[in-house]
Amino acid sequence: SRYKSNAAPQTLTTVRIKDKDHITDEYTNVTPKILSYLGRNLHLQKGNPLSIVRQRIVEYFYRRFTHRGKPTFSVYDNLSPVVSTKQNFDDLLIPNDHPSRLKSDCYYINKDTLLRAHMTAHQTELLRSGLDNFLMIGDVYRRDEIDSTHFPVFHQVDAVRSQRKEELFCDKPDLEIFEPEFDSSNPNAFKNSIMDPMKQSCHTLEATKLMESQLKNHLIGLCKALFGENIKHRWVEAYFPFTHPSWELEIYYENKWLEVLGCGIVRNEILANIGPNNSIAYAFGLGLERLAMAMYKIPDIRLMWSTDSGFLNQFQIENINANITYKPVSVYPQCTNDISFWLPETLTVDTFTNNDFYDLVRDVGGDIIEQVKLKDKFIHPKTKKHSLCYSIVYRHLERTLTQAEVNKIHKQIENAVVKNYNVVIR
Ligand code: FA5
Ligand code: MG
Repeated sequence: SRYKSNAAPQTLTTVRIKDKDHITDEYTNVTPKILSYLGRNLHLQKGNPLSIVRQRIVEYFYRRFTHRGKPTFSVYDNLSPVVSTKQNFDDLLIPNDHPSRLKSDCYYINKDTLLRAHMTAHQTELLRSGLDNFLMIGDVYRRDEIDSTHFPVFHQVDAVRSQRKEELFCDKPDLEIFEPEFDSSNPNAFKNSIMDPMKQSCHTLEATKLMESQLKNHLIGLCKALFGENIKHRWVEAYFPFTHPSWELEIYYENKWLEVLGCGIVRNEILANIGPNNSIAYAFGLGLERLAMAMYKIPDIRLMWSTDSGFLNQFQIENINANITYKPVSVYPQCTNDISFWLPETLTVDTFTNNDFYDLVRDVGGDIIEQVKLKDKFIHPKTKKHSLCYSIVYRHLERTLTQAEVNKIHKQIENAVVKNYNVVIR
């Protein structure tokens, strides 16, 4: 509501994105701050670490997959981030009640339109256009926690690789992709199930296992190309509504396992919904920021957005494979202020939406907000009033903040929280 104008109630309110007006409704939760990131295209900006990692990934796919001198994968790195809920969810078999659709997790423009939450949102339209091997690279938008590895806008590389029987089993022509009961010219006659943890019921185990091993080899090959032969990794079983089986790849970085990508065998329903199809496909989606941070030892995800020459100059290189270790220009101190408040009777410590609060804090505080941590939930034993306490960590990336400056912004945040939630500051 705070983003709607005070015009007469009959007036439709709109948000303008790239010269197009979108009608807002009760789903609208994009903020002016978030919209200001559209079009920055860090992944295409020369000298941005994300752009270097993008080029290295594309190069790996060119080198590894070339057929008769032609690259197998087409690359799409400039698709609009404004997508429909059909693209982002329905086409990918994401159920209507899936939590990833919640207003608290996505930036909606209105009920039917949102800023894509993953690059997989473009998978179906590209498959429908007849492509079978392609990379999709771009900015994605999610309402998430605030810390050094999470930012509401980040970048993903997504891929699909499909193969027909003749390619997959080129040296074993008697093997099949599909079980005998499955008829790929009439896929709806077969109820495909994902009950078996090893495979989809329409696929043969041989086809699934061969795709799995190719997928894993290609991704490990990619990690080695980016991090060197000695990178420590592990596969973790995962679930995505659009793939089965599914995995996540983690790499060992700074004494912790860091999730870098999700992947799996594309659910046959997705391919069959497009039209008769006799291939099997794998897909993956990885986060460019996580890779860039680990490759170049960049300690904070917000630095990717820096326009400071002290940062960007370190990545002005001729050879994309050059070894770079980020050197902090200097380290400015953090400043932590707590905010605690009594909730109105309409809210409890459990119904209060953290992500709404995080957005509000960031809208008022901007990029100097480094982290927001829930510190305490409290229910008064006598009055039964509910109270929350958050710590807000402030840090400017390029200069020292004074306590007075921080106090002023903290006060503005308090005022905004009071106004939006009707809370009482303690
Ligand atoms: C997905 O987005 C799936 N679409 C990936 C996929 C594609 C799976 C195709 C199967 C087939 P997930 O939400 O886990 O999955 O995000 C993928 C990657 O994006 C993560 O592994 C991580 O590297 C990165 N990522 C996720 N959230 C954030 C964030 N808030 N900040 C930075 N990077 C993030
Ligand atoms: Mg994940």
